[in-house]
Amino acid sequence: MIERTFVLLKPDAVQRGLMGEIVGRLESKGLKPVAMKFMRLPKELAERHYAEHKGKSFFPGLIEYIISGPVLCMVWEGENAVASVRTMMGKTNPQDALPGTIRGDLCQQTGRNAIHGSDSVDSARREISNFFNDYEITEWKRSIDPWFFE
Ligand code: DAT
Ligand code: MG
Repeated sequence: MIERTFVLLKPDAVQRGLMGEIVGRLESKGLKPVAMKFMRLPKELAERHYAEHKGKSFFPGLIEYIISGPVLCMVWEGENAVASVRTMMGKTNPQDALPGTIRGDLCQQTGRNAIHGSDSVDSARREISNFFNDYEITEWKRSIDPWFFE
């Protein structure tokens, strides 16, 4: 099933110069970018994005961190894209994330785990609409698609 998922590279990924590495992994997998935006999040948007965690002990620190510098907001499309990106990310705590995953290969701590990816198709729909207008999502045909999709 072709799906879309929302992916955000967090301030640590940007500061560490890991945008290319992570975008490269998603591209190599065959996922197709359909939207990208580099920005510093307004606090209100950060709080809306992480609304499910409101009230938890780590929430204030999470918000401060996510608005502390620019992030790369993206929408990626592909086969089973939501679960596929979650698998590529690895577990939330990089110490539990397997080698070969983004967090497992590149990160040390939960509070600096480089990447957000939607956890369900419903979350993806909600998150995409929080960050992008319809006209910012680009439908395009990729010439290599027949080498990924039969
Ligand atoms: P994920 O990012 O894997 O979807 P999540 O939705 O449970 O994980 O949490 C969102 C982010 O909040 C997570 O990437 C890092 C931060 N976070 C979660 N649990 C935390 C904890 N126990 N201590 C510190 N930060 C935490
Ligand atoms: Mg989550």
